[in-house]
Amino acid sequence: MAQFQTLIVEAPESAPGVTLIRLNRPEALNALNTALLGELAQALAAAQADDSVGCIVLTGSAKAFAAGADIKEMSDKTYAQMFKADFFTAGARAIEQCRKPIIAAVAGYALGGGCELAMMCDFILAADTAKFGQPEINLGVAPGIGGTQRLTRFVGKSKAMDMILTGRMMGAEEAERSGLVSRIFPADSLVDETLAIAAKIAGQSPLAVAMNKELVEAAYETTLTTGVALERRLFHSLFAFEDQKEGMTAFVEKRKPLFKGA
Ligand code: CO8
Repeated sequence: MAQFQTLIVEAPESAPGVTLIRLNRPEALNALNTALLGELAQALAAAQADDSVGCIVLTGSAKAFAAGADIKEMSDKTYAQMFKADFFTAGARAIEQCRKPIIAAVAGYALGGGCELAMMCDFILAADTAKFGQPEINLGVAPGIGGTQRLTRFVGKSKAMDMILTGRMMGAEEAERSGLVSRIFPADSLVDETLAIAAKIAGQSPLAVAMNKELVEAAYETTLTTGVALERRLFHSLFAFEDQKEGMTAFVEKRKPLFKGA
């Protein structure tokens, strides 16, 4: 595994086929800076290129998934510098372009860019200690890597306005109730539970996983008629893969399927 300054990347033995990426800037509650987002892009590209990886887990520490973009790095920037550097987009693009599922395992603070990073993942599992928020209003700015758009799609306009205009935090239970988070686990078992879920996904046909991911993503971008038509076409196309024959034959023969990604 490659060595990074701001991340710890592992292939846990307990979770075959899973890459675990831990944000690791404890001195700044995992605040997202240029170095971290560049390394995240590299780690995701490596996981994408590795056929033995079927699912990626992105997590932070017990205290913070990430407490936002790095305010100290940003505070003195000019408009021209922000525009020219296309600040922070490397990591965001790497997540958007990754065809393998990425699960965010969030404990502690997921604020500002941290909340936005979690929302860019395919789904969010939370510790009971998780706290989500878009507090940029308190800094005289606005979310800048998708918060106003994605939070509104997750939780609806009223709650998104409330969160973004007041900058308040939302606990794990409210986040689950609002559809931001899919499940909550006790903080000390969050990573293990997430790895078990990721390993289950990694054990499926990687072709079917990628197509399912693409289809759910399409639900955000298209009309219902177009999305359903796309689903039907991709469903048909799955019958071109050996994995479809294996999956259905294994069911009929009452055994576990062995998917080959072919
Ligand atoms: N950036 C830089 N450093 C941070 C950040 C941050 N976002 N958050 C925490 N830190 C640092 C603190 O400065 C402190 O460092 P030091 O010990 O050197 O003073 C260390 O982490 C520990 O933090 P605290 O002492 O503040 O810890 P507390 O437990 O008292 O408080 C909080 C925890 C409530 C999370 C608090 O740290 C906090 O409010 N942090 C800032 C949260 C925030 O405002 N986040 C939004 C940032 S803006 C953003 O994310 C915009 C994204 C869009 C960018 C798009 C660009 C195109």
